[in-house]
Amino acid sequence: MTTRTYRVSGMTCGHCVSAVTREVEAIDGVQDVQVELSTGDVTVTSSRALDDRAVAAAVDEAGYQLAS
Ligand SMILES: [Cu+2]
Repeated sequence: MTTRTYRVSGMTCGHCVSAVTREVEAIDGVQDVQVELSTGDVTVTSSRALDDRAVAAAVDEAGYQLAS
């Protein structure tokens, strides 16, 4: 298991949290997604290391962006 925390900008409410959670959960190998709305931290637990580009694409699909 691998856990990594990403910072996502632009989330403002529970709807944003569920949109990001849903998209990131759909990435192959992802086991768990925890979003902290106040900070934008998205902690992803996966069975193997994720391609950061896949995470960025999922966040983008949800309508938000990874903070650089
Ligand atoms: Cu929202």
